[in-house]
This record gives sequence, C-alpha cells and structure tokens, in this order.
Amino acid sequence: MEKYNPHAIEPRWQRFWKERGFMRAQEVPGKKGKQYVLVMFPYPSGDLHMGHLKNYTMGDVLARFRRVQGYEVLHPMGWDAFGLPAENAALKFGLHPRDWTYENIRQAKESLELMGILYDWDREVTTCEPDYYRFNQWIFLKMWEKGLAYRAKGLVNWCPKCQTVLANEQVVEGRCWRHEDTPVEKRELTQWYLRITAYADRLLEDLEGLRWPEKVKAMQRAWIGRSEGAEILFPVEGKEVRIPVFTTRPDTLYGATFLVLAPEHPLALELASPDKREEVLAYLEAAKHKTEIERQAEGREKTGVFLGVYAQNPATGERIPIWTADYVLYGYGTGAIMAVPAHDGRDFEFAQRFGLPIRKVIERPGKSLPEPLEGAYEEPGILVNSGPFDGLPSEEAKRRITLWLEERGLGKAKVTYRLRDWLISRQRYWGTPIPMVHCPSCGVVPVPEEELPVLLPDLKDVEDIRPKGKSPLEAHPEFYETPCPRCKGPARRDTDTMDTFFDSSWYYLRYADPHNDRLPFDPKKADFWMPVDQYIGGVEHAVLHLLYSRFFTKFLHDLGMVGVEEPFQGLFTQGMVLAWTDFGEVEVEGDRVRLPEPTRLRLEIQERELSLEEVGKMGAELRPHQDGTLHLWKPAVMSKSKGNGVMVGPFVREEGADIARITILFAAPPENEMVWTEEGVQGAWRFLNRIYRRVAEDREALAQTSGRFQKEELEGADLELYRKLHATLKKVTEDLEALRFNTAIAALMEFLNALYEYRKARPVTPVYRTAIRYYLQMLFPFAPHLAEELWHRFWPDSLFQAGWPELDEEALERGVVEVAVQVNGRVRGTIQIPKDAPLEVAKAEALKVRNVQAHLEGKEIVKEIYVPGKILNLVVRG
Ligand code: ANZ
Ligand code: ZN
Ligand code: ZN
Repeated sequence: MEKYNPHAIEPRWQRFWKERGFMRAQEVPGKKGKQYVLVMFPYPSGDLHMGHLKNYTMGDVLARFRRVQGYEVLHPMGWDAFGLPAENAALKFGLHPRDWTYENIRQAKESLELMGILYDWDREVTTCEPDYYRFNQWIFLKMWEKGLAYRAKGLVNWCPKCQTVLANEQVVEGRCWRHEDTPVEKRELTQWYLRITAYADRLLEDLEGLRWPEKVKAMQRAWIGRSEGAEILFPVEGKEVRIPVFTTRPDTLYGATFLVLAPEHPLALELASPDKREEVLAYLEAAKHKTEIERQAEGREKTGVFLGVYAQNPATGERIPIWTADYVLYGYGTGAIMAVPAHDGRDFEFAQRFGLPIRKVIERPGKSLPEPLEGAYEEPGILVNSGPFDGLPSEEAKRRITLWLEERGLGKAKVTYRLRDWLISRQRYWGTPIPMVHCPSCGVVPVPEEELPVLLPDLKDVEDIRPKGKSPLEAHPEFYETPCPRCKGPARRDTDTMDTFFDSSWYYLRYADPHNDRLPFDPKKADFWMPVDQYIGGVEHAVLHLLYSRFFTKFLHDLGMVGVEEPFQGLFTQGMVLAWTDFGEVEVEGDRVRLPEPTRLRLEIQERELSLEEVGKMGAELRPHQDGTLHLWKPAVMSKSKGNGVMVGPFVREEGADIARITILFAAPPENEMVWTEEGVQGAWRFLNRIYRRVAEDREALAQTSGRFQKEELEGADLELYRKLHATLKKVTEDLEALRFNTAIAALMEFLNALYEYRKARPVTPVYRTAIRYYLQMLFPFAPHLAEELWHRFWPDSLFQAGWPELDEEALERGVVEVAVQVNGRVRGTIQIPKDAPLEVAKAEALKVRNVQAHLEGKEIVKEIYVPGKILNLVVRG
C-alpha cells in the first residue's frame, strides 16, 4: 500500500492554494461576517526556527478555521523592517541595511510557505518602504497640528551602547531593553515627544472591555499608574516662590515636618544657600549615575543634603526645612514631596537618619499606636494633632483638607499618572526621518504634506551609518540642507529618525488598505476590518507596542480616520518554544556533579558543584557525548545565539510541514512554554501516518460507498460512531474558538482510535464515510496538506470550500444512558454509552474510569456480565 509521504503531498497543495488565492481578503462580509486574525509582524531576521513559527502557525490554524466557518478573513503579514537589528547587521557584515532586510524577508517568506502558512500577500506591508513611512510622517504632522507632537528639553534616557535616547518603556530596571548589562544614562537633550499622557484616562478605562489576558491588562494599568491626590503649595521663607508637591495623602498634611526636592529639581540648586551650593552640586552629580531602581530601593541607606532654607507648612504655619534627596524622583508628580515621616516609610527612615521631627497625625483605629513610633503607620485611620480636622477618618479628611486648601489658593485636587510622554526621536540612521525643518527665522516648521515623504538618504558606506552619539544624518548636508517651507530661506531638516515603535503602532490599519497613496488607509476599509478580532503575539510587548498601538488608534479615531477606539479586541500571548540544549561538559564523582567554568557560565549559575538531585530538579539531564565525556542538557529557549534552533527549512525538507505543525500545536497549551522534542516529532508522525493508513486502506471501499444514511435509523456501533463523531466535532470547534489547539488535536487522536475500532468489526458504511469526511474537515486547520490530499481522493474542490461540518446537538444525547460498572459485583463507577452499545464499547469505556482501573490493577478479567442499558459487571481474579 502507498505510504504517507509528506514530500509528495505538501508542495502540490501549497501551489494549489497559492494559485486559487483562498486567503485573499475582500471587503465583502462572508455569511458569518468578517474576522481579522493578526499575528505580530516580525522584524526580518533571516532563517527562521520553530520558535519563530509558533505564533504564525497558530494564526494560520485560526485563519483557516474562520475561513471554512464562513467568515471573510483578513490574515495579513508584513515586516517591522526599520530599526536596530538591520542596522547592527549592516555594521557587522558591511551590508546595506536594506539589502540585509530584503534578503531576510525573502528567506522568512520561504520558511512560512514551507510550513503551509497562508497570508494575503497582496497586502504585505514593509515599514522601511517610502510608501509606508511617508504615512508615519503624515500621522506625525497630524499630531503636531493637534499639539500632540512637541519638542522639549529634558533629562532623557541614553543608552551608551545603542548611542541613542530611549523611551521610558525601553528602560527595564534602569537598563537598556536591548542591552541587559548596560545601565541607562541621563542626558539633558531637546527631543521630540508624543503626548500619550493626554490619553491616559481613556487608555486606562478602555482596558475593561478587552478580551485580553488579565496579566497584560494589569501590566498596562500599573504602567499608566493613576494616582488620586492633591497638589499642595508650600511657600518658601523669604522668597517669592512656592513649591508644589504631589501627595496621595493630603490627610497627613499636619504631619509634614520637612520638604524634599529631587536632586534634578531646578529649585534645589536655585534655593540652596550659598554655603550649601557645592554640596548640592556634588549630590546632584552623584544622583545622575544611579538608576531609579537603585534610588528607590527599600532599605537602602538614605542620603540627602539640607538646602539651608525653610518652607512653611500651609496648615500649621510651622517653618520646615527643605532638603534634597535622591529617593524623590524628578520624573514623577512634581518632583518634590512633603515628607510625613510618621506615615511614610521612606520619610521615616530619612527623618531618623537626619534627626528630623516625626509627628503622628493618623491614629490607628482600635489599638493606639506606640509612642514614640517604631515605624511609619501607613494605613488610613483617624486624624489627630490636625487642628479642626481631628477625629475625621482619613478618606473624609482627604476631601476636607483638599477643599480647605482650594478655598485658600494653597492647593487643589490632582490626578497624577506614572505614564510619561513618549520620547520618539532616535539618533540612528535606519528609521523614518522626522518631517520637520528648523529655520533660523521661523523656528520649527512642518514639512508640507504634499512634500512627503521626506526620504531617508541612501547611505551606502557603512561608516556613514555608524552612530556617533548624534544622528548619522547630521553629517549629510545633501539631506539636511533645505529651504524653509515658510520663508524659503536656508534652513535645516531635523536629522533624527523615529523610534521603530512608531512604525508598528498602526501597521494593522495599513493592512486594510495597503496600496493607498493618498492616505494611510481609507477609513471605510479600516472600518470594515477593525477591530482585530484575534491578535497573537509575545507577552514582551505587554506595555510597549500594545500601549502605543492603543494610543494611535484613539488618536486616529479622534481624527475621524477609524470608528473603533480599541485596535485589538482579543489578545493571545503565546508561550516560548524551548529545545533540549547542550550546556557543555561536566564531571561526575559519586553524587557530585562538577561544573567546569564554561558550563557554569552558560548555565548562568553561581555554584561550581551540584548534586545529582539538584541537576534533576533543574530539569536537566546528563548525556554521554561523542568524545566519551558527559554533558549537561537542559531545555532552553530556542535562539540563534544558543545554536539550539530547529530550523524550518531543513526540518520541513526532512520531515514535513504537517509534522512540524502538529509537533508545535500538540506539545502544550499554546499559552505555555513548550519543549520541542524528538518524541514530540515522532508522535506527530505516528498520528498523521495513522490517519493516512486508515483512509488509504479504505480507499476503494470509500470510493464505492455513498455517504447517505438516515440518522434516525442508526443503531449499535453505527449510532455510537455517529454520536462520537458529533461529540468530537463539538469539542474541536469549541477548542478552536478558544485557541486550545492541543486538546483539539487530542480529541482528533481519540476519534481516530474510534474509527479503527469501528473498522475492526464493521465494513465501510455510509456513516463511516461521513465520519471520514468530517474528520478531514476537522483536520484541515491543523494538518492542512494531508487533509487536502485525502479529501481530493473522494471529494471535489478544496477543503477551503467544504465549509465546517454542522453539529447535530441531538446526536450527542441520542440513546445515551448511564450504565453502572461493577467489579466483582461492587459498583466502582458509571459510564455514558448508547443503550444498545455492544459489550466492546461498554468495556472500553469502563476501562477508562480511574476507579475501575484501580480495582482491576494486577488482576485478570475472567468474565463480563453485561446487561445493555443497565450494568456491566467485570469478574476478576488474582
Ligand atoms: C505625603 C505622604 C504621606 C505620602 C503619607 C505618602 C504617605 P503613588 O501612590 O505612587 O502615586 N511621592 C510623590 N512624588 C514623588 C516623587 N517624585 N518621588 C518619590 N516619591 C514621590 O505615590 C504618591 C506618594 O509618593 C505621594 O504621597 C508622595 O508621598 C510620594 F503618609 O505625600 B506622599
Ligand atoms: Zn541599548
Ligand atoms: Zn523660515
């Protein structure tokens, strides 16, 4: 008999689907409407490994499923083509970033095609193309018009390795997000910002209605960080200035015994008395070299400098000293605080260290606080030592004190966000030029819309691309010299380029209308497709890309460009793909495993020695190496640098695309990590081969049998097969809807067993033929090549046109009864089977029941007593 040979099957159907254009999307709703299935577009990184392919495979499964269900589906693909990877590769290999990018796109496309992943390639979007980035510039100009793009001078984050500024979102625990080992420095620079903070409230509120993982929502909420409180003005003794502070605890105003300014606060230096200036300057300098995390670390010994001046507490009239200390951050609130040591832990430590007064103003309800306080009491309570507000509970006092301040012009209620405006200028080459001109007489002037795009000059020499602490474009007068759009006098283009996250903030809208040369997209087309029904991608974008995209959608909505206010209705964050990885040689002596330096470094652990048990707990294994030594192996995230990637091209050419797809999809729930293993691959192969054999063996009989039958007349094994078929269909459909691909495949495996069981005792019948038909339809999203191949042997056209089988809910109930299972006459469980199910079916079901299994263990069944519809008694011995 013929053998399952993916290589004979797969290229044929890939060609067929391509020619027939089944994934071409049109702005005409299908019978069930539209579905927009989107995977996060990648930056073009050459040869892909299976880790890269997981989310594209998931997207393809879902897109095919939606298509056959009767939706008009948009499943597009593109390339996040600007940015550092291309530039760094250019510098390393001496290639032009464009050449590197396009070569990688070619290779990546090849890998995607090999896996049978279908997109509407007519809608391909490549962000480094002028026909795309001109609309980055268009959007930027609209933001400028609306006052949402602005230039400002300030302390910004600078990565010395990237040689550019970064957005706050690109600083992770004080370090560059691309360079884990590189602390970000602070520089005072004038840069372009987008006013994302104007949308803070909407970005927060609209999270509510999204079908997103709760943890991603929580991360966005925390990032936006809304705090309600008051801004209070503290007059400075002997000066005209008043220092505004932000507090979430206006109820503690009477306990504010000093003020603290962030070292970067301009007033710190300005107010410092002459004899303190030197000290303050030195302190300010030192603070620059600390990360925010360090500065705010709990338990770290507090440092600070007294400015030699006093302010007045507006409530008590007391004179209170003004200090500067680095635990106050310049970037938050007003960069200054009223310190209430009795009720704020950090202020408490500071007051203790420098001998400043600590005054209790909140009493703990129920049990009085000890005097003197042993630490800050940070909970709400009842006001004391607070003049006319004594006796009020904290919440009420917050309102009353804020009102009191407002009436006297000393403060006001205030909401503060942690979110900062988005710094988008970059001092790098490979990005979108900022469409602005600097004129000595007119100032900053936008490039007129008709003159877009401002083309990125084609710098061929790698030396020209190298970042030098300022934009490489600054060295190119042929780029920056331009007449002022307003006065026509000599002027200078802005030489910075945009953060690549600008490009990815709206690409999903461009897919709706990718060839538009007048507008970023036609609002009507965008409204047809938006919102994205299911977005699939990595959780690393939980804040960055997902927050920026939400901001852009809201902005474009306000501009009248798109109806929705949220771009991604459903979000799925897939887990990583790991592979068994060789971490190098180890030496074993008895129970001790010695880790030589290179192995230890690769494992990134401190210990030089582990016990065998600890090795096991790490999920690691010791395996013999060719040279007779032992090596330590452990699953690790697939990556080029670790050299553990299972490459798509070689794997598919060796094994097959459907095998790769099943291996990825079946290994684990898609949100979890999965380990790519040889056993997984073998399992996938066996499963598909078994499907192939089942259909191949029945080939002639299936061709000669009609699929017509009266479902009311089914009985016995036929009814059972029919019922199981629909139970499987229900399960697979529901699992696909919820992206539970692994359990859907498990259900298909189980039903395959049922098909084999059936054929042991019965010939090919109409109901069996129908079961095969449905089976191929259900298999199609997962292993489309094999499904399409087998389909064509009996049915015309493509599975794309066959639709999704219709569920017969009634069948699920029909004739099913509860049967008690006994072991030696004692009930050990129950099973749900058709009332006329044969003994084999009843027995097979009974053997699946845990408790029955337990009572059969180590025993032999000597007899079965079966009363259909009532009981099954297994008589055992031993
Ligand atoms: C007085 C006070 C009394 C405070 C008290 C707390 C407890 P969240 O919730 O994060 O918004 N704060 C304000 N600006 C700051 C800055 N730039 N750097 C460091 N700390 C700052 O925190 C707001 C609280 O953090 C504010 O309320 C302020 O301390 C401090 F019993 O003011 B509070
Ligand atoms: Zn960096
Ligand atoms: Zn001018």
